[in-house]
Amino acid sequence: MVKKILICGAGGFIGGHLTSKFINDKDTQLVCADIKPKEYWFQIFDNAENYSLDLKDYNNTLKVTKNVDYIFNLACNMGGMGFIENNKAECMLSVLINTNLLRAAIENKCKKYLFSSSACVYNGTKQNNTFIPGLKETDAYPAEPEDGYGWEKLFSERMCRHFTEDFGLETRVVRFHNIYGPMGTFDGGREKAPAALCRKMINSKNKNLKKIDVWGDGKQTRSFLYIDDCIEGMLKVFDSNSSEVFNIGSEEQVSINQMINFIEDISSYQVDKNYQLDKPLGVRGRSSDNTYVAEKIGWKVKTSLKDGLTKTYHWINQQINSGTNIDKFSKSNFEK
Ligand code: NAD
Ligand code: GDC
Repeated sequence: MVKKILICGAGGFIGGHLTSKFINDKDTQLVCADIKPKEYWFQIFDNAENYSLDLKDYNNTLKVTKNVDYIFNLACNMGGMGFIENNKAECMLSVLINTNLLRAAIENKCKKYLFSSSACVYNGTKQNNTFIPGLKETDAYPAEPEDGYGWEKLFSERMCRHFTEDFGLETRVVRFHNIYGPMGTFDGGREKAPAALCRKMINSKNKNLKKIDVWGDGKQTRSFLYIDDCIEGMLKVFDSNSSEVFNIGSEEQVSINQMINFIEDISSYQVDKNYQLDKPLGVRGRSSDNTYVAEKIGWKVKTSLKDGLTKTYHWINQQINSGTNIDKFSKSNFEK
């Protein structure tokens, strides 16, 4: 029985990896949608139905959800702290994507819908120290999410819940913590710390410089989840029968300085750090508690940060040093 799957945000990092996961399934018909012109999609496949359109528009969501069984909503105007701290209204406009996709899912009688939420929903007061206890799903309340982006994600989580309760639409919600890996952006302003620091190390090594710029004092802590674990966790949640929210993150909490030490080992190159305290910092400490998702969904992280960073570093190094057309990964180039 062929199932028709829609991937929203397919031109992006996680959407591109999800598409490549499904593309060779003989019993899957793929529809891919993204606002970017197709030449800027990170991964694109001819044997999918590919649409370059704005999913904030209801008519576009009706069009791409027609006869679709399952929807993965990975579309959002977002990025690392450098982007979400400076584009709060733009990030909140992504609420139109989720809202219109949910409405279209009901109109077109789709079977199941997944929303990609974020650890940015977590209460900021619980993230004021380094090396905090991992955040449990319940730590999103009392609500005090990241300004702009975090509120959109928390609101959209609740919209999914109410579409299930009131309209009977099966929804699934995953709360991604910082996701990294190859085939994602590493420059141009939307990049997150792992890719940014790999890029800075590569550029310093290429120019024989002995210093890199680091946002903050380097003591702030995070956990970083490798893309393959992200995809596996998302699919396990999707295939489960629970419409609760689940963490899809890593419990390996490190400081930014520790992550830089890993990158120095990988690159066999040592640098000094120029700490920039005026740059976007986000929370002081964040990590995931995977107790509940392990118990209810049976998902566990397989890739260590060192192993994931090694793959990511070498991919970025190959992009930078091969001189191929890297614009699509290194510039937020599709903004009009
Ligand atoms: P990404 O920016 O690489 O991909 C998102 C895609 O959505 C982009 O290709 C963009 O062009 C597209 N898009 C944006 N607005 C659109 C619109 N109006 N219509 C159609 N397409 C639109 O980001 P990602 O890292 O792949 O993230 C995917 C999802 O996971 C997003 O919802 C994001 O908020 C969430 N998430 C990601 C992370 C992470 O660390 N990567 C962490 C938490 C949550
Ligand atoms: O950008 P980010 O990865 O997002 O930053 C992590 C930490 O790394 C921040 O304290 C930042 O100041 C520091 N940092 C140091 N140098 C650099 O060169 C750099 N670039 C970047 N980007 N950061 C640097 C993210 C959101 C995502 C998503 C995830 C969910 O916040 O940006 O949209 O929601 O959280 O976990 P981060 O982890 O603060």
